[in-house]
Formats: sequence, structure tokens, C-alpha cells
Amino acid sequence: MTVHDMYPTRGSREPALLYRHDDPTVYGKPEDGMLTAEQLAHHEAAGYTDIEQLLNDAEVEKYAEEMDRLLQETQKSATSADQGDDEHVVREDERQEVLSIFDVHRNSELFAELISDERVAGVARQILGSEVYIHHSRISYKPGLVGTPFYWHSDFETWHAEDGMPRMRAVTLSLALTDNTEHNGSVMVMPGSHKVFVSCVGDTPDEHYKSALQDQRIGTPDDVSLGMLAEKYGIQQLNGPAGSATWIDCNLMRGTNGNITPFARANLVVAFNSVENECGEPYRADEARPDFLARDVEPI
Ligand code: 6CS
Repeated sequence: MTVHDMYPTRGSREPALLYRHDDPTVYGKPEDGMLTAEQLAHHEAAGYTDIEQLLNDAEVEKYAEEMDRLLQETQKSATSADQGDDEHVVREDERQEVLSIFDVHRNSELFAELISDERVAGVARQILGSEVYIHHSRISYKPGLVGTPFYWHSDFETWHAEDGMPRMRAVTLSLALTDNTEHNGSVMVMPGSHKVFVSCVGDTPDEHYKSALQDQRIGTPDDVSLGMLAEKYGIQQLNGPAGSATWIDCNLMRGTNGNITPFARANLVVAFNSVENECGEPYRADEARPDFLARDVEPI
């Protein structure tokens, strides 16, 4: 059976800007969760929502310690005799510093507890208007001095092409575990760009995730499309102290600069998908990505 692809990408030599067919962006109402009518309206229009303080100071300390524990665990596994990391740990090439630790909802009871909290899973349910499951979770780490940039992309382009996510009904929480400043690689977004889908050029290589998680080059927009989006929507940098957070629509255009400051930048990133938007076969890859990136479907 041929499945109609509402968001064709990576199949043609020409890039294209397509309408978002999935309306609305916000499915729930103020009475469904902690976000106010004003915050929900902003999310609908801009594709993101800033939360000034999701964690209090004591919680910031607790979760930053837990992150350090996870980082130390990866150091142990990397130095133990001929045993590399599991795939869920991603490092940069030069100094082998950790960039991402995936599956934190499975590897850390503390993070699992936080993710199931009303402030986190509850808000994901409110935005998506249904039960939700975790598409993936990670600590996104930009080590001081060698933190690498992430080029402009929409999460959905990859999730559609490589994970078989049919519709734009997913949302990501990015929660600062250290201060995020304009210098150390805080997230940049193009507000409102979630209403446009950039169909990208290039085929998906085998095991693309291995290189893309270090430096994504396929599934990223062409120069002309990026220029048009930046002109139309502008660029907003999401700075905030440890404990602040941002909800990001799955199709919002976003990227980060590198981190050449000595100050590490770390965020907990949790991608939630609606249970009504379960992934199928990838639209533009021969094989689905591994479980730690995309296969969990148990509602939280
Ligand atoms: O792989 C993912 O699911 C996420 N990471 C990258 C580098 N690009 C797409 C998406 O944001």
C-alpha cells in the first residue's frame, strides 16, 4: 500500500517550502494543564514557549548532580578495557568529549521522575491534546572550549524521514541544567517558522544518525530557503539561567552555535509525541533508527 506523504523530503534535487498541513499546533486548552491561554496562544503563533523557572534552586542542584553522575558513568565505560560506549553516548571527534547521553528516562530514576511530572509530561499532554509517549530523551551537552554547533534544522524533518513520524504533533522540552547564554551555545529559533516545512535535498545515508548526531548535514535546509525564513521570521536566541526551559514545536527551525567559552552548557531534552501520531516505516531511509532514538511507544 502506498502511504500518501504529506511532507516529502530528501527525494528531489530541488528544495521546496511547503505549507504545514497540520493545524493546529496547540491541541489543548488552558484548563488542560499548567500553560495559560496567553502562553498557548504564543506557542501556536511562534512555535515555542519560554518557562522562566521550571526548576527551583534546590532542584537545579539535584538534577545537575545527577547529570554529572551520568557523565562520570560514561567516562568509566569509555576507559574500561576495549569497551567503548554504548551507542546512546555521542562524543565529538577531537577530544572525545560527550555531546549527548540518550535514554535518560531509562538510565536515571531521577530524570524519569522529573519527566513524568505535571510540569513536563503534563504540559506535553496539554500542548498535544492527548496522551503522549517519549520519542527520545537526552542530556545535550556542549562542553566548554570544544562544544560543536548544530546546524539549522527542524526536528520533524528527521523524525518524518528517518523515524516514520506521520504528522506534526510532537513537542520537545529543552530544560537548562546550566546557564544558557548567548556565548555558550544557547538554542536559536526562527519564531513562526513551524508553519512552513522545508523539503530538503539529499538522500539518507545508511546509519545516518551516527554522523548526524555529531554534525547534521542531510535534512538541513538549503541556503536560499534558510535566507527566506530568516528574513521573514527573524532569529530569537533562547537564553536563560539553569532551571529555565523552552517548549519547542517539532517543526520549528532551530540551531545552535558552538561553545568556545570555558563554560559548559547542558540541557535536558525530551521529545514527546502524541499517541495519536505513532511512527511507522521511515519515509526516506532504508532502516528505522535504533530504539534509543525512536521506538518507545508506551504512554507516559
Ligand atoms: O536526531 C534527532 O532526532 C535530532 N537530532 C538532530 C541532530 N537532528 C534532528 C533532531 O533534532
